[in-house]
Amino acid sequence: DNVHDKSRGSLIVLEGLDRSGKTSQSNRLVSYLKEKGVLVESWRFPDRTTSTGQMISAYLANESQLDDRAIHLLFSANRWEKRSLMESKIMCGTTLIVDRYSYSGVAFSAAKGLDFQWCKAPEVGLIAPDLVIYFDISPEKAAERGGYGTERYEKLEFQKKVAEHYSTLRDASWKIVDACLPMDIVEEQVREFAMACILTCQKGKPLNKLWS
Ligand code: 2DT
Repeated sequence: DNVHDKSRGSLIVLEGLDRSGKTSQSNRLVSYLKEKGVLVESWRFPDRTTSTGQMISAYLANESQLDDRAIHLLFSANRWEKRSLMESKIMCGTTLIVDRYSYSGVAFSAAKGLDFQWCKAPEVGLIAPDLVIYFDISPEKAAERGGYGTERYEKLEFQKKVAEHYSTLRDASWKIVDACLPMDIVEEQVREFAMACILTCQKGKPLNKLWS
């Protein structure tokens, strides 16, 4: 029907500490939505395929050193270079499920001691998510989950600081999922939040910008 021809997709962002399970849940959600006939794509930031993404990837693997502010701006640029593609996909009806976004950008850089407002500034004007789902887990519990990998930020003390900054960023619109519940329960909650959001956007909720 005509109403749905013009309806837009949603921008749904998944955030959480390393080992919170958000990547597995992202994959599960995308499969579920595809089964339901929703036009959907799985995205993640950093997008390591672009040239900024390759610089970021080398930095995370400790293969290069970069000034804290320089890497922060690269992460942001990595989102800006995708902004117009994201907008056109969403406006053409595709829902994007995005594993990490500006909130990771701010929480991880602020955890190094950079000024919080300075960290937010380059994100202003990017597309605001219609929904942020936060996978809540204590840094200690996350660390117990088979250990961290070898990337730069995968250390308990650092993750504790990231968790603090996530709580500063969190607002009443975020949906918080207890990431320690069984995977199937988490999956069910994520599905419900996502479906409700997709419906609201189809009905004409306007697309907003960060950070307003
Ligand atoms: P993955 O393991 O999910 O690929 O994350 N990060 C991420 C930042 O510091 N700033 C950002 O803007 C983003 C999106 C979080 C790679 C690591 O990069 C961190 C973990």
